[in-house]
Amino acid sequence: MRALISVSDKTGIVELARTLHGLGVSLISTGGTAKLLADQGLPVTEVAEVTAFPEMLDGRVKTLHPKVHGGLLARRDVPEHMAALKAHGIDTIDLLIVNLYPFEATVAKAGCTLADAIENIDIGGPAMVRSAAKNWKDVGVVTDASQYAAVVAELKAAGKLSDKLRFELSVAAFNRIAQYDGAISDYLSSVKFEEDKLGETYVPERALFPGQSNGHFIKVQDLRYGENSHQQAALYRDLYPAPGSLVTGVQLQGKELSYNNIADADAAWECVKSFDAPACVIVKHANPCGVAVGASALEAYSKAFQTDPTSAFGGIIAFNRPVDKAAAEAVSKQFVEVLMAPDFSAEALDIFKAKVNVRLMKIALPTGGKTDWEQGRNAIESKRVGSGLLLQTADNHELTLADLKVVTVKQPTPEELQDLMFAWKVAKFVKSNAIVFCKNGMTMGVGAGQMSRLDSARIASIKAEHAQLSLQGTAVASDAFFPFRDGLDVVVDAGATCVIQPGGSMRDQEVIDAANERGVVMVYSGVRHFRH
Ligand code: 93A
Repeated sequence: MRALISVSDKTGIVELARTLHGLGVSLISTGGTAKLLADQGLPVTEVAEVTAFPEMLDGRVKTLHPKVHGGLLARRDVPEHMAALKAHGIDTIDLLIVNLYPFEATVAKAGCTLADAIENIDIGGPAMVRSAAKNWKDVGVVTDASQYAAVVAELKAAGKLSDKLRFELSVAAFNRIAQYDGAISDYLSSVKFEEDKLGETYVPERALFPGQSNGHFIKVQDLRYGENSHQQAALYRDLYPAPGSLVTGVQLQGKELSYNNIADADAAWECVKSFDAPACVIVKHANPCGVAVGASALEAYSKAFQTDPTSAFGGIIAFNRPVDKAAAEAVSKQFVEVLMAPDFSAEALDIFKAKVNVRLMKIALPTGGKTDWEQGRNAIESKRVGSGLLLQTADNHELTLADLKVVTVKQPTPEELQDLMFAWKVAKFVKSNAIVFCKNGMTMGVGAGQMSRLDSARIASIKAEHAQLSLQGTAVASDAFFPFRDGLDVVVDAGATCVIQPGGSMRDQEVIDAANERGVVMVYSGVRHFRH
């Protein structure tokens, strides 16, 4: 049996080669790999010797030769193939071990030049991998170090690889090539072409939809399970994640994040990022159960917690300011699953050290530029439906004071306007139908995810009652219009004195009349924030 080894990432390759040699496999290899193996005392033949052709063009042409591809592609069960090999002095290659030039890692580095990127496009490696993978019936193709153990195990047990393993390796090989080509096309598609700048040191601007991967994702990790324990799951990230997005975070301590943790953490992080003042968001089951702004992280947390202390138990908590000692002490009194912040003080880290299960995530805030990407947001959202895929531009609408239209006789006070804007911001992150009561920069009652807007309104006030909060004088946001006056009556009965909603119902006038009759303020946002 003959193996060709050509790897950029040389981790574990000496041990593998030694084992193969011990099993009687003869080794051929390319320049750098051959040198490493020879230095370790292993008998290895250089590909250049096999092809009787030197590696040339700075290594661009090393294995692109019929002596290599003939040996990989010949069907052992077709006599004409074997005769052709014989006629041309070609030996079969039965095992191919390749990992490719590190294109993905190269372009992920800051300041990567176009020349660096281009030089790291592997040509000969993928060509060999394709040849071997096509001829899987006769050739085993190893494209990842995680496969070494299975290959060694079968060779040791049976002296050859099973059909099943060769087939699986072939599938994995084509997957790897597709991913690799995807990374190249994604990178090149994002490059802004500037004729006079294309020299060796040109660091291209990622002009086309940076962060909005052209459908190319990189696996971050397998997850223990999905939403439920019988579901399999994994986390993937965009090739170029937006700065300040969840996947750019680093976990400082705690158990591995679960599927639900990640989904909830994203909801909390997206919401907290949308505030300029120090803010805290507590999420349970994808909905905020407490959101507040305050003078400090501690104050924001204390207010957010008050909204719904019962639901906050086991919550996912996000801050948009570093967590200091005071905030850490307060948070550590409750059961928390995940805690996210742009930073943690040394004292805060000490406080959580004792709570080994708390998952601490440090995530930088976005750079705050103009594009969605610079603001750490996705430009496109997707959702699977029966054998289909729904795509939409993300709901990145941000309301300004100038967008508001007061439709009632009564005008809002500056404080009411502030609370209305706050309530509207929160409502965007609450599942529909969403009703959110707020006052003084904190949520006072959140009604989420009901099939009827009336029920969401009722639930929000029941929750406020449970938390012993008074809804008198609150501002309330409704993520979509009130179709009838009854929804407005429920929130006003509960104590709201000002209301923000999109407007646009056939019965807008009925609802405006009701607001005037009840003596409350109503403003239109002009946009809807359904979130399903
Ligand atoms: O420059 S290449 O595209 N041309 C080739 O003919 C070729 N053959 C193997 N790159 C080529 N390779 C790659 O070289 C392999 O995929 C592997 O990543 C790397 C190993 O080179 P070395 O053994 O010299 O370190």
